[in-house]
Amino acid sequence: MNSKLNVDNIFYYQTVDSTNLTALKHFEEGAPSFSVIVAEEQKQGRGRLGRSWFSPRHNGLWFSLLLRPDNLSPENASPITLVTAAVLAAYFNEKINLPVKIKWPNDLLLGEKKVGGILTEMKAEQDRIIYLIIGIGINVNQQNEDFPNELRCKATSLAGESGIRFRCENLLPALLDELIKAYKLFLNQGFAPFKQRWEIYNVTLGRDISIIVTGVASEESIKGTALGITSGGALRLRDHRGVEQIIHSGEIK
Ligand code: BT5
Repeated sequence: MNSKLNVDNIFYYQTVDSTNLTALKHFEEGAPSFSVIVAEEQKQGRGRLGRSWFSPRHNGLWFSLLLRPDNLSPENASPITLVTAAVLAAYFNEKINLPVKIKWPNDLLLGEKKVGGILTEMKAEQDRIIYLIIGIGINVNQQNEDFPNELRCKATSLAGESGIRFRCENLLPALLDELIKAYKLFLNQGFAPFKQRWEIYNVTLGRDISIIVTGVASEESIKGTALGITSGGALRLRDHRGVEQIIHSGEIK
């Protein structure tokens, strides 16, 4: 697999709790930058803010990439989720003709439903990132009845929307190739080379949205028009008073 993949370190598992947690263990054991952790199944797949990610055997791609940047400051790291979304959306649209769209910040949609999600976790000192773990989940071959009841109205898969069954073992090397190239460019040049691609495939900009922003002790809902994205990957929102706000993370309802 390595020769096809152009990845030096790939750790492949049948079952893990979460590939992000497994990536963290590999970080602690000294695994090098650009290591990839793949699992056929996650028993405790994770979403953001303690949410769970349904990751059954056979039907999806569940994997994480570990990066140990030499010289990346914490404030320059956050667009990596948007870079990931832009690269994945571009791949699905341009290489396999599937109209995957991006909902800021970390959702991949097919039609109105979620087909994939990204969970970026990091450890930083004041001035530099120690590791970035980018976890990617893509529903590949599930049919609607394969999802638990609570997800059926909001989740879909590549096959569910297109009627085509995909081979995960072909999809994964292609995606890793694109992602690793993109992360190398991102570490050199930041978000700028990816911003336009993100804008092409997003469904957030130009819309009136309501966004839940979670603070240390509370949640706030902000309504407004999504105006654009900053060079750091934050969302520019014009609120009901006409004031522009910069939102660094949140959940669009
Ligand atoms: C995400 O969180 O979308 C990030 C998902 C990242 C998953 C990958 S898999 C490999 C790596 N290892 C991990 O442990 N995680 C990463 P969030 O935006 O918080 O969305 C979570 C919500 O999506 C849940 O609360 C459900 O409503 C919904 N959901 C859960 N499983 C889903 C699935 N398979 N497909 C679509 N929606 C799902």
